[in-house]
Amino acid sequence: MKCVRVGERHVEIFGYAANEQDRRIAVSPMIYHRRMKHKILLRTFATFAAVMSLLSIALPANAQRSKPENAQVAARRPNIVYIVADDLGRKDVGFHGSDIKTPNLDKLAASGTKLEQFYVQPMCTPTRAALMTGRYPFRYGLQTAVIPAGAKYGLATDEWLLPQALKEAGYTTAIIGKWHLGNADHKYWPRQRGFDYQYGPLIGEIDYFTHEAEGIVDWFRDNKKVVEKGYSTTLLGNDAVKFINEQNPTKSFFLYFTFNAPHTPYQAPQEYLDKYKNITDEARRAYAGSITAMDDQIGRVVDALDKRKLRDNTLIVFMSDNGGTRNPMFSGAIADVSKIKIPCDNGPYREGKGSLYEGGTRVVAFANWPGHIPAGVTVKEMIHVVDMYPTLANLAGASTARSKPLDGLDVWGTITQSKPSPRTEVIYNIEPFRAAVRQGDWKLVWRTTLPTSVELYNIPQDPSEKNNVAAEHPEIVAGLQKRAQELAAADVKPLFMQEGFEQIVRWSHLPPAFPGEEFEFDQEK
Ligand SMILES: [Ca+2]
Repeated sequence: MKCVRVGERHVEIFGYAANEQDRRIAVSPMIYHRRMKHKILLRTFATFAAVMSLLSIALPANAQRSKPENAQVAARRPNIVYIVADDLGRKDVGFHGSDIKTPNLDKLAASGTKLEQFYVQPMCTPTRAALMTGRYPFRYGLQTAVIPAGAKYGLATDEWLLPQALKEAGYTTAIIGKWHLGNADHKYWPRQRGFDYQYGPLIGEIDYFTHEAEGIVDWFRDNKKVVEKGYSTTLLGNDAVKFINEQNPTKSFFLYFTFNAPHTPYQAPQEYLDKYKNITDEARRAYAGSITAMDDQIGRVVDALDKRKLRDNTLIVFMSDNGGTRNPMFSGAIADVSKIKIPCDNGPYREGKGSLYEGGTRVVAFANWPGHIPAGVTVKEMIHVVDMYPTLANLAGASTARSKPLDGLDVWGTITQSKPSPRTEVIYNIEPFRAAVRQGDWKLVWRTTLPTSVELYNIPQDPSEKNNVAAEHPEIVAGLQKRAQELAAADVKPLFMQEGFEQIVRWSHLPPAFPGEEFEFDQEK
C-alpha cells in the first residue's frame, strides 16, 4: 500500500487508517473533527499524488446521424435494457471459463452475440460518461480517475446525453443503479439529465447493506433520499422488475440498469457465501457471491420481460465498466484491499482497472435480442463504448443533432451481421501524464512523466502485451505519438486535477498540523 507520510500520520491512498475506530473513541469531538478535516484533504491530495506518480501508461468525426422521428414511430422501436457491472473481471463469468456461477449471463451470451473486442475507459466515471455522451472523456475533462465522493464537479451539462436523445424520441427513460457522473449539485443528477425515473446510488461506491459511504446514505429515488433495508443488488433487481411490470407495452423504454456489484467492498448475503464454501479465500468467496447475486437479479429481469412478452422487442446489452481490479490503488475508498489477494481475474489481459493495458479496458460484453441479433456468434471486431450512443440512438430513431461531435460510430452492422467494424482506432485515454492509442493492430502505451516510457504492441499477435516492439518500429511509434499530441492539444484538462489543486491550496490555509494533544509527549524522544 502506498502511503504519504505527513507529520505523525500515514495517510493511506484510497483507504482508511487501520485503527481509525479506536482513535474515534480516544479523542475529543473537536479534535476528531479537526483530524477528519485534515484527513479528507490529505486523502484527496494523496489520491491525486498517487495518480500523478504511479500511473506510468482517425478520429471518427462524421458519426452517423439519424433523422428525428416522432413519438408514435418510437412506439414500435425496441426497448433497451443496458446492464452495467462494476469492476467485473473479464474472466469472472461462466461463459469465459470461470468457476463463478453466472447461469443467466451465460444463457444470454449463448443466445446472443459476444463482443470480444469491446473497449471501455479504465475506470467507472469515464466509461459511464463515454456511454452517456458518445464522446471520449478527454473532450470534457473526465478522463482522469473517477469523480471522488467529495468533489464538486460532474459531467458537463452542455453535453446532450443518450437518455435525453431517447426521451426526445418518445422513450421512457430510467436509471436503476449507480450513476457516478456528479453528485455535489442537483444539476448533475440523472433526473436532470434525461432520465424520467431514478433509483439507486449517485456516487462511486457504497456499502452493499447500509448503502452508505463515509457514514452518509447514498440511496435515492427520484432525487429523494430513501432509507431501505436490503442488499443493494437485490433492491436494484426488485426495482427493475417493478419498472418493467409498470411499463405500457405500446411505449418503448430505455432501462439503464447499473449494479454497484462486484465493486469493493466485497460483500454478499450469507446465502450467496454459502454457495461458495469451496472457495477458501474470503475475498474471492464474497466477490463470487456478489457476482452470482447480480446474475440472479439479471435473471429476474429477463423473466419479467418474458412474462410480459417483451423479449422479442427488447435489446439487452451487458458490459463491465472497466476491467477487474488488479492494483489495490484503484480498488476504491471503503475497503483496504492492499493486504488481501485481489480476487478479480482478467484472463489473458495485462493488469486491470485504472490501467491502459487491455486488462483495464477490454471487458466482458455481449448483446442479445431474439430474432435480431444472432445466437452463438462471437464478434471479434473493435467496438468502443462511445459507439453505443449513435448505435442505440439510430436503432431508437432518435436524433443526435443536439449532440456535440460524436466519437462514436454506428456499429449495428458489426453487432448483428459481423460486418467489419467502422472503428479502426481506439483512444484508450489522453491524460497529461499518459496516453494510449491504437490504430489497426498497433497500440502505443506512452508514459509522459519522468521516467518516460514508450511501448508498442501488436495486439492481435500479442494480446497480453508482453513484447514491447517500440524500438523496432520507430515510424509507427512516431505516428501514434503525433496522434496523441493532436488530441491532447484539443482536450479539456482533467477536472480531477483542477479540483485537486484547489484542494491543495485550501490545505495550505489550514491551521498548522501538530501532534495530537491527547498523546503523552516524551520529551526525550
Ligand atoms: Ca468500475
